[in-house]
Amino acid sequence: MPGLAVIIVGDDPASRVYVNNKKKACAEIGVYSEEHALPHETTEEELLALIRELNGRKEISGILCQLPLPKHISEETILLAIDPKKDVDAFHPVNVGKIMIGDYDFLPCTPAGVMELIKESGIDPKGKECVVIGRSNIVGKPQAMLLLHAHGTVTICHSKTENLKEVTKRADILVAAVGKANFVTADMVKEGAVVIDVGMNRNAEGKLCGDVDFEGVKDKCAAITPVPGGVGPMTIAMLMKNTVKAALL
Ligand code: L34
Repeated sequence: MPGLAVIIVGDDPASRVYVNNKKKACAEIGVYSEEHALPHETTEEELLALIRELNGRKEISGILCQLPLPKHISEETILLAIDPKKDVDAFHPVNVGKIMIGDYDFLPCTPAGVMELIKESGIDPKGKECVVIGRSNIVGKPQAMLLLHAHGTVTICHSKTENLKEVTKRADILVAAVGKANFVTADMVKEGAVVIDVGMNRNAEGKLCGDVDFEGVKDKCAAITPVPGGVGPMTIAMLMKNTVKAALL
């Protein structure tokens, strides 16, 4: 039986929702899960001790430490401590490196979920202009790598990119992972493009929304993902896939 340990430190309300969704998915598919909810004041040493304990437990096949962590804890140190064979987020440098060379056990959940959405919609990135906005280690960088593996022609844009609109307008497949509500507007999107919205923001009214102005863009593109109900649930589905895979390693 696959088993997932989810660690959450502090009381970030968004993280709480995501972690609950992960536990719910485990229950739905019959995967054992346990939550380790630690107070904000937890020290790095205490968190490391928990990870070492989980690394050693046979019934735990996957370990996930929900990010962001409180500022006094080094994310890098924590991610390095997770046994790469239990690293169902694929954030450990060993797994990141394996993805780079194309020989991996796990793919990072959000970028893998995006690829699954693209594939299941009958879209093939091969030879296409793929533009990723955002260069984080969690989404932007690995997303670009996965699109490259799928034979896309890939461009990564970021906050220093000059003439951003000219670059995004070339995209056949546009992935927005910026973290700003309504960042991608219709004038930035090519007619008939595929638009994937990885953003998870709250707008002025406190409503959950992505990075894309959905209403403005939807009539212009061939396909678009909504927020909520788009990439988020796919992230969780890919986590389930990785957890089952980890149990078989
Ligand atoms: N370690 N930290 C680690 N692994 C991850 O894979 C994540 N991520 C991101 C934040 N920190 C992490 C997630 O789990 C983002 N993320 C995530 C997961 C699920 C959802 C959103 C983000 C999700 O379920 N979204 C729902 C709506 C949720 C709501 O109502 O607020 C949706 O339909 O998009």
